[in-house]
Order: sequence, then C-alpha cells, then structure tokens
Amino acid sequence: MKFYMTPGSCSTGIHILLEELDKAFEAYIVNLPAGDHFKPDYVAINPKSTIPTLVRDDGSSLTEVQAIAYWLGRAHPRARLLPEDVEGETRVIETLAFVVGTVHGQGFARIFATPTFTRNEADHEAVRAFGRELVEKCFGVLNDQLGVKDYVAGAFSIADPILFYVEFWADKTKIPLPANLQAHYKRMLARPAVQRVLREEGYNLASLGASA
Ligand SMILES: N[C@@H](CCC(=O)N[C@@H](CS)C(=O)NCC(=O)O)C(=O)O
Repeated sequence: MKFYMTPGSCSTGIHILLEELDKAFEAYIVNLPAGDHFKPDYVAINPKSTIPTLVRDDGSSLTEVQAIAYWLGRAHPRARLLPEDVEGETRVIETLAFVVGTVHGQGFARIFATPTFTRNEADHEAVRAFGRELVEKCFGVLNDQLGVKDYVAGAFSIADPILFYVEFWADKTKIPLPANLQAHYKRMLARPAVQRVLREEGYNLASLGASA
C-alpha cells in the first residue's frame, strides 16, 4: 500500500494504525505548505487535495480519515482493531465522527487554518479563540465518554490513534487535556508503534507529554 501523509497532521492517526497493523506500506510525504496536494500527480490519486490518502494493493485510493480507519479495521480482522458487537462498533464510529468532524474540522481547523473561516484579518484572533473554546468543550465530552477505561472501546481500537492525534495537537498548542484524556494520551505515547511513528515524523519523544 502507498500512504500519503504530512508529519504532525491528522494523517498521524492513520500512520499509527498502519504501524500497529505491522503491514508493509510505503510512506510518501505531501508537503502542504509547498502546495504538493494541488499538483497533478497528487490530484490524480485524490481529487479532494486532502491528506491522508491510502492507495491500496488493488490500486484504488481511499480518502477521509474515518473511512481509512474503518477499512483498516474491517480488512484486517485478526488485528482486532474493531469491536465485534454492533454497539461497540457504533460507538467507535461515533468517536471517529466527533473527533474528525468537530474537534478537528470545527475546532483545531479554526486555530491552524484561520483564514479559511474568515477573509477579514481583524477577526482572526476571535476565530482562533472560538476554535480553542470549542476544542476544550469537546474534550470535556470525550473525557466523560472515556471515563476510566484504558481505551475508547475498552480494548485498543481504531478510535484510539484518531483520538490521539487531537490530544497530540492539544499538547503542541498547550490546550489542557482533562484527566482521563491525559491518561489516554500518556498510554498512547507509551505504545511502541506510536513511538516509532512519532520518531519517523521527526518528533523528539522527550518533549512530548510534558504536561500530561
Ligand atoms: N475530511 C478530511 C479532512 C482531512 C484534512 O483536513 N486534512 C488536512 C490536513 S490535517 C488537509 O488535507 N489540508 C489540506 C489543505 O490545508 O489544503 C479527512 O478526514 O481526511
């Protein structure tokens, strides 16, 4: 498989899943600031110009974090990355949708991609502040849903690396994580696959989780 990613972005969640699966894949870095995602070669595999993209062994492209995560879980049942019961699987999808759609798409996007929410530069500070407020509110919900469980679905599942990437962004942007999410973040940072991915993406592990 070919995995198109940008270090430190939402693709880190999928990168961790691929590493946890211990399946061979080639990683290609898409340089977003340089506009690589708008170049014809990339648009040919992902006309949405987003990362991540996974090109599977049959040559077909898969986009959207939730869809890639779900496919990786379903297509590799022996890895047990998806609960087998309907309720468990549904709750995992509920978490994926909330993290990617709301925490990332509505919250962190306002902080990292402020000009896409307003053309008026005078509003940028207010947009970023609203993004931060929303992220903090969402973290409260996710914290209560996680409770004292080790992982989102009890056992490790596709939901955990996806929750991890927004916890990682919180660490980088100094947004405080409530206690249960802090414990989850630290638990994830202790996983060998997570450590391998963060090292490959150029992070110094000693500087992460300092506030967690
Ligand atoms: N809904 C997409 C969103 C992914 C997304 O927002 N990726 C960002 C990076 S974290 C991106 O591709 N940005 C491209 C850009 O900024 O033009 C998904 O789930 O894959």
